[in-house]
Amino acid sequence: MSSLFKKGPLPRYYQLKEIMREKIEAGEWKPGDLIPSERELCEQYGISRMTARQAITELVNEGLFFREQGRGTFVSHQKITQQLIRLTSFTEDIKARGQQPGTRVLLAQMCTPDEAAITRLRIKANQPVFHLRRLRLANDEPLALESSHLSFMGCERLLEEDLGQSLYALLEKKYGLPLVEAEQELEAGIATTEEAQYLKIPIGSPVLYIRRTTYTERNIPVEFASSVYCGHKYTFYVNLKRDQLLSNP
Ligand code: 16G
Repeated sequence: MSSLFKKGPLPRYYQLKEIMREKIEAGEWKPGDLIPSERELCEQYGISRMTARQAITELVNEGLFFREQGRGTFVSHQKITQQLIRLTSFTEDIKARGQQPGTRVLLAQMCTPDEAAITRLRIKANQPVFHLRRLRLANDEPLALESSHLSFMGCERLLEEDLGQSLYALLEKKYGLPLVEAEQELEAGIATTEEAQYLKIPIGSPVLYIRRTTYTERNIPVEFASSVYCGHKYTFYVNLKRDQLLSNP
């Protein structure tokens, strides 16, 4: 057993977790680094494979590590924080983290709306909408798959746009549609085969499904987006304030 392991009540897997955590904090292991395999950790620390696996799995669950199928386990980049009270675009969130936003357009076409789009965009079933599906990246790493339905007068002109740029910036600057507010729902899920392939995560990994309806002035909905985010790369932040007590208890 390695001298790093102390005698005492702390289980070995927990001690290994703390050792690995310290390596990250000290900058010895950097974001994107491949960590040693279970076998290497077993040999180095004289522990069982189960102990090594448990320590790694817990740090994956905490978001400090992420696994890539067939490649190994890596140190995560700091999570992207999206404030839940400010309406921000993907581009703004990623730039705020000092990373480079990227986009791969997977689909851009006019289509008939599905039930969800009809309800959220408050349109008729026969009104064509613009459907945009994009893979969103930060420093070339996939983070989210976004599927947006857009409805506004002249939305078919989006077909001619470079949709690799910020959609919000395009809508606001070129189409004169200030994006004033949005409603957003978050739901936990696990990655399907297709989502896992695009996001480069194992099938069944934790993901966050997010649905957002974005409104322009006078409460008119322009976008209904339904997206899937890598669970281990995103943190949503809300600042909560307790109601002031109106009367004395
Ligand atoms: C966010 C929004 C998405 C919007 C995008 C615009 C969610 C689920 N998604 O990612 O609705 O299309 O920002 O980002 O909140 P962009 O301006 O960088 O294209």
